[in-house]
Amino acid sequence: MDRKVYFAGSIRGGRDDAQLYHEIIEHIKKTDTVLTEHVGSVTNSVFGSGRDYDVRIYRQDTAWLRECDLVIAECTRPSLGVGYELAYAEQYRKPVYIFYRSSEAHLSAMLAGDDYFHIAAYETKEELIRLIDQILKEE
Ligand code: 6IA
Repeated sequence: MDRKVYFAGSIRGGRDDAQLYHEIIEHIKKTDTVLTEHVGSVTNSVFGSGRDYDVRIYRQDTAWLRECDLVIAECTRPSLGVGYELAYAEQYRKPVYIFYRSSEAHLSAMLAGDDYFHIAAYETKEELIRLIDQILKEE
């Protein structure tokens, strides 16, 4: 209860699943804190301007990754940023849970082949919520 969850999902990699991220984040927030609510934003522009903007994002997100209790990532839509975050979280020995829809995505071998990660395939939002609830009960 009230753990700090780092939710990772594609931003510049493509926003097709933004509404799903939003709903999952709202669900997690019923029991825990989500550090990365903006990942589920359905209004903000994903392209800021300039390097300073990106430096601020990088510094804030890596600080949150060091601070969080666990990472939950939705990886159906490939994202360079999410891949980077997962490797970063592993380096800091944070528990990492990866979810993806196997009917739509072939998970990168760099995730699927890494024994450190907890990986689960799902198909429906309801199934994903059940899987996340299980983790939040156990962690
Ligand atoms: O390469 P990508 O952009 O798809 O990487 C997505 C991941 O990087 C997410 O899990 C985020 O944690 C992080 N990230 C990428 N862009 C941003 C960002 N931009 N703000 C915070 N974290 C980011 C601002 C736009 C946003 C308000 C929609």
